[in-house]
Amino acid sequence: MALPDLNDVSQYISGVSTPVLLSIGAVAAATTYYLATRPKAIPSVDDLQMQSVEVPGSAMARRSLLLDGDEHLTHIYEDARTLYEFFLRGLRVSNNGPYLGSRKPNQPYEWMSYEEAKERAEYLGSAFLHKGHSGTGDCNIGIFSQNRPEWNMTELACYTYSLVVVPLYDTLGVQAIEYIVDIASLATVVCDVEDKVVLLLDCLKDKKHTVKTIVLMKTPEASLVSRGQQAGIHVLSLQEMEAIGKANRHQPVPPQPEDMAVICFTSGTTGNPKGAMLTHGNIVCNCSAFIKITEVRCPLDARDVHISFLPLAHMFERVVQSVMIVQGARIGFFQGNISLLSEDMRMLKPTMFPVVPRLLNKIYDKIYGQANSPMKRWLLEFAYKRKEAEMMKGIVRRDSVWDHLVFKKVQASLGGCVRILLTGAAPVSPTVLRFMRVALSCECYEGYGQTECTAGVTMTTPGDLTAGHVGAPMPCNVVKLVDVPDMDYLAVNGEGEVCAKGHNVFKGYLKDPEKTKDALDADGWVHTGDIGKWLPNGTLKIIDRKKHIFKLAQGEYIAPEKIENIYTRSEAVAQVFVHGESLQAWLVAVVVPDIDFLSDWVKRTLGLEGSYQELCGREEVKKAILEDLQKLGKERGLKSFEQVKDIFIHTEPFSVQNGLLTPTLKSRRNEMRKHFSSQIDGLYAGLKLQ
Ligand SMILES: *[C@@H]1O[C@H](CO)[C@@H](O)[C@H](O)[C@H]1NC(C)=O
Ligand SMILES: *[C@@H]1O[C@H](CO)[C@@H](O)[C@H](O)[C@H]1NC(C)=O
Ligand SMILES: *[C@@H]1O[C@H](CO)[C@@H](O)[C@H](O)[C@H]1NC(C)=O
Ligand SMILES: CC(=O)N[C@H]1CO[C@H](CO)[C@@H](O)[C@@H]1O
Repeated sequence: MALPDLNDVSQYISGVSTPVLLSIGAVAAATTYYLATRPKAIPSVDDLQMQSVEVPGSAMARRSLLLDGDEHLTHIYEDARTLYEFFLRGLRVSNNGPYLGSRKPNQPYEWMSYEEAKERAEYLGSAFLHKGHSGTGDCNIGIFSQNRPEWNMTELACYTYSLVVVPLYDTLGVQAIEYIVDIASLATVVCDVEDKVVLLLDCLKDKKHTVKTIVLMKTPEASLVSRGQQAGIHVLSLQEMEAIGKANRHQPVPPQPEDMAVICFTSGTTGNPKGAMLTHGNIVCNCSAFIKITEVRCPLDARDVHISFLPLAHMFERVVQSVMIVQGARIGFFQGNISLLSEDMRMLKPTMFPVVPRLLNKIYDKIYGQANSPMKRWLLEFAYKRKEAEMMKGIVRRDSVWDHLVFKKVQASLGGCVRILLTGAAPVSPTVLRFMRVALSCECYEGYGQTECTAGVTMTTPGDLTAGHVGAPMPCNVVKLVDVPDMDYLAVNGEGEVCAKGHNVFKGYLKDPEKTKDALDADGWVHTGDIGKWLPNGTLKIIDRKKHIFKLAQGEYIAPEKIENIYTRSEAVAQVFVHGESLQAWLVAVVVPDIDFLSDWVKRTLGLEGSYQELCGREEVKKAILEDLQKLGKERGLKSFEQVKDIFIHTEPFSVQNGLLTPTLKSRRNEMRKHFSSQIDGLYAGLKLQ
């Protein structure tokens, strides 16, 4: 499983501690105490009223104010211009400190030092050379594994000898993996478990292929080795591989900034996956921009600790890790079971917590779910308001009376030491982000970007405590908005498709000039497909998506994701797919009720009880959910044609496994449409009769 099932996690993240019998008097006393003891504010770093400036003569493109001129940032440390040099710098500044950590169930973390990782990576890399790899890019190295220290060691081995890494993840599906092995000319694949070796061997059976070696992170069964032999593939353990390298040691062959580092495959909603080619320079400039942005208010150093659980196959996690490494910090891996994440975090006490919005939503819902009496709810709201007011004055701390009374438990469930929370990959609700800032009292940044720009395009400016935008352009690139006349978005109005240009922009898709031309124009701008709007203070707000737009019969444009984002705030609902078509005047939706919250909700609203399946089958439950969605939609300003007219209740969640979500958890809208076509037809037929 490459992508953790974040649904499970909420059970294991604790909510707030709310002393049940806390009296109003105690709250009053607490308020007095707090007013008497609160500290002075630290001034914020930037003038937040203007966070980006227009670049002269550039069609209204904007750049970060952190740059001195119009040159984009390429790097920040002279001695760290490739990922290999990042590692060497980490080794030096940490004075050979602990580097990669992992733990067995109920055990403390065990650490591999920077020096030890370097040595093992040199063995492994020497073995790659011995097996015929070279830095020419025509035979590459695949990594097919969950996050764990060996992942990084393999990557480091590649960088030490200028070899190119191609991450694989199993939610891509067998077909896509077959395709990638072939198009990326993989000659060696490093796997964490035997299942993945079997999957690969099945893919390659009876076919012409380039794979010569499969390395398993433990000792392979004899049967697997002989199956490999039949296919002309040497299957061996990582340990054996390191021994080969030790006996055939090569000097490192360090890469240059312009050399390719990784080919990152992203699955689109249709067709074959696309392999975004990223150089060392691409990744280094993204990381350097992050460091530049955070160095004043929240500098990182060798004492920092990162919890690694988001898939390494995605650039978001990799970039954050690289930022840690160049500072000589530690990286602790989760045990591989997302249900145990909170336990791992309590043990590790990470300071850096990269997350996706779905996980934040779950934590938020959990906390509110636990404040289940009027008294607890009142206390939570009161404490939140007090702390928020303090925070807006620039005071960030975890030792106020509200922390002791209310927020300590949730902080502790994340280890109690988080300094930076970074969310990316999808838009986060402003309410949730604001709440996290207050509850965790840490720097909470939202990043916006995509693989084609090495993850980062814009990011929250430290000190900006407002939500509802994605911050200012990162110093590694400039951002412009381009007219989308169909949708009435015009650059002169400060609205349009978000385009980015800078050293973080990728070199194109591997062997796919067609798709490269779609994404990257002749002048080097990446076209993201997202619609943005400049706010008066120079921050960017993502307001729409170019692709997933359709017209209803009466000619109104619909952006279904915007509507889904609103509807999924309903307590009763876990997932929503909104559908419409140009021949119909109304929208309909497929709704998956939330298995954790539905029964409570139904009991409260309708006074009914029953199992999840029973409740989902009842007409009055469906009606109540539909009404709740329409009410939410109205509250959040949906126009009447943007509201669904009827829904179908479905009990099996949309998932990567059943093909309805992409590995980054976005809806595969075409698949959804096909999958639910009969239900959708049924809904429209029903509406005609009304
Ligand atoms: C692993 O090490 C390299 C140094 O080669 C570092 O730049 C990178 O960010 C690390 N990546 C992961 C996946 O831990
Ligand atoms: C993950 O941990 C949970 C809770 O301890 C357990 O119930 C579950 O079986 C574990 N899953 C796997 C895949 O080991
Ligand atoms: C930036 O502008 C937006 C929209 O006007 C506003 O919501 C936000 O609070 C502003 N941010 C700051 C830091 O002033
Ligand atoms: C320069 C920079 O750090 N930009 C992006 C790089 O990656 C992080 C993590 O993926 C993003 O959040 C940043 O916005």
